[in-house]
Formats: sequence, C-alpha cells, structure tokens
Amino acid sequence: MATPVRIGMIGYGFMGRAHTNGYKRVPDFFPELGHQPVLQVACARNEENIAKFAKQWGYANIETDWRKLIERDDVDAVDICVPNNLHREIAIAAAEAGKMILCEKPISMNTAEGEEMCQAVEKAGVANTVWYNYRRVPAVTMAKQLIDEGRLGRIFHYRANFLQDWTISEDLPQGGAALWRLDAAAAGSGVTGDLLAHCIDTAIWLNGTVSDVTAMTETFIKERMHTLTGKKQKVEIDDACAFLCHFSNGSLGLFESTRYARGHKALYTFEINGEKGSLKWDLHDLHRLEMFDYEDESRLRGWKSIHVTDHSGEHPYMDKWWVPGLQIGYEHSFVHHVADFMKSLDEGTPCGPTFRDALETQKVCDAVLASAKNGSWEQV
Ligand code: SOE
Repeated sequence: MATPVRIGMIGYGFMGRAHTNGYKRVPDFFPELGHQPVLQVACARNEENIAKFAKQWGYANIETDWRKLIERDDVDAVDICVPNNLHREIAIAAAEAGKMILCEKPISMNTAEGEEMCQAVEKAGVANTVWYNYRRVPAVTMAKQLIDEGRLGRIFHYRANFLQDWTISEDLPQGGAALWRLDAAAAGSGVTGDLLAHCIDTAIWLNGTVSDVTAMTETFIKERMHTLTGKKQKVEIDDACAFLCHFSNGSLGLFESTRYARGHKALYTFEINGEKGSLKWDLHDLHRLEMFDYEDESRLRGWKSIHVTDHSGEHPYMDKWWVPGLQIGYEHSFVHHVADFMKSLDEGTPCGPTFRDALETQKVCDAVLASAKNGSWEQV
C-alpha cells in the first residue's frame, strides 16, 4: 500500500484547480508509485467559496486561515496557490512546521524573498518544488533529452516568446480575485514574472544559466480602476517586456512577452539552434516537437515534425496514457509534475525545479526589470 501524502491546498483559483486535477489523476495513471496524494484540506478566507470548492473537487476538510492548515498534523504537504505576495510568509511557516511544499510560480516577489524561502526549506530539509509546469509537456521533456544527448552540438541561439492579448481593454480593472496579476502589490511584476518566468525556467533547464541581460518594458495602460479600492490607480506592472541575454555556455538569448499581441491567447514558443541541429516547440501544438538534424543524409535534410505520442517508452510520459497517436494536453503537465514529485519521495531525490532552481529564474527576472529601469546591461 502506498504512503499517503496528505495535501493542504491554499487557494482555489485557476491553479488550485489545475494542481488538484493533477493530484486526482496520479493514483489512477501512476499506480506503481510508492507515495500517493490524498486531498486532505482546502483553505481560503471565504468559507462559502472554499466549502464549495472542497465539495466539488473532493477535499475532506476545509480551513479559512492558512496558519491553521499549517498547524494540522494531518497535512504532510502544503500547496501554495495564492498571489505571489503571500508565497514567502506561507512557505517559511510551512517549512518551519516540517511540511513539504509545492509552490506556484514565480517562487517569490523578488530574489531576496526567494533566497529566504530557499534557506527555510533547506534548513528544515523538506521536499520542495515550484510549479513550472511546461517542463513536463512530453515534447518539452523530449527536447531536454535530445539536447542532453548532445544532438544539437554547440548551442548558438535560444529564443522564446509568450504572447497574450487579454489586457488590451483599458476598462479592465486591476486587483482582486482574478485580476491580481495586474496589481504590482500582489504580483510583483507583470509579464516578466507571470509569463517570461516560464520561458526562463525552460531556457535554463534546456540551455543552462543566464549570465547577463539587457531589457525593455512598457506599460501601455497607465491607470486602471482598482477592484479593491474602487479608485483609478497607477498601473505599476510591465504589460510587455523584451530582453536579450548571454547564456553561460556562450549562446545568445532573445525573449519577448506581452499581453498586447492581439490574436494571441497563450502563444508560448521556443527555438534553440545548435551546430548540429535545431529544435522548436509551440504550446498551441504542444505534442509536436520540430527538429532539424544536420546529421541526416544531405538530400533528405529538412525540418521534421515529431508527434510525441509514442508508447514504446521512448516518448516521455506517453506510455501512461491512451494508445499511440492519441494526444494529451495542458492539464497533463501538472499530472506529470505530481507524479514526479511522488516518485522523488520514493527515491529520496529532489524534484526539479526545486526552490533553489526557481530562484535562478527569479534572479533573471530581477535583472531584466532592473535593466529595463536603468537602461543598462545587468549581471544575473
Ligand atoms: C495568465 O497570464 C497565465 O495563466 C499565467 O499565470 C500562467 O502561468 C501561464 O501558464 C498561462 O497564462
């Protein structure tokens, strides 16, 4: 019988649902694991809302104060699914109480907070991970395997975009339940922490650390009504951000993110170019990995589109799902993350990205924001 990992979920928004779905699917699709999640307690300030969420998704208990959740003996792991400005305090308290922690991205509001969080989990020796989910889309995991096998050779370029269009209307308010991402006091930053952080996490994972950056940001809508105060307030987040960087391996990086690319909803794409080949990936077609392999016979050289759905065990995670050729989606990246976290408990190994790994992404975000402000190249 598997060891239960009793989850205490704090928050119940979009990510609360995505993570909970992950916990629910793992016992069915990864039954071989020696640790299995149990939906123990869900927590949020509004009792009616959290009771409804708990009933719908299957949590056994509710709390309305996160401190009470952390005090409970029947919670083994705390899942932090609340706005970024609350991550630090909850994570440190959870670590001090000896709980494992699964924290939503970005790890923190800034590097200083993230460093404190890393020290807390390291001192307590508790298992920890940050939900950069795109690493666990099978085609992205496969890109990592191919790069690590040396198939691209020396890397010259890495480029990534994350484009959305949902904040173009100036009537959209900032702050409060669904719109805290537009409020710098809750989010820390705009697209840099929300979207580029994903691109940076994947980039560091695939291509190693970033050494320095030069960036520009723009806030197109300067004032928005604040949902909590009812007043028009200055918008302090970045609506768009673009940056150039050097990676420590000598390659060059080019990143762009915006919420003002009319027509694009969540266009996360990356491409990596090496001496022996290139790879590219697009979230809107997430099961495909495009590859150009210069080692192919010269008359047959060209971009190939690999449908990462095979069951031979050669396509990551796919043997757990349906039959070859049938696709999975966005939500499965969270299922895979939960499965890998449980597996890491079986094996006593870290589950990346750990807090320390996610701090590296935070450092790049901070350098990007500093560069945009100062107009200078910034070391990471
Ligand atoms: C909204 O901008 C959002 O949901 C992000 O918060 C997520 O991290 C990203 O995966 C999709 O877009």
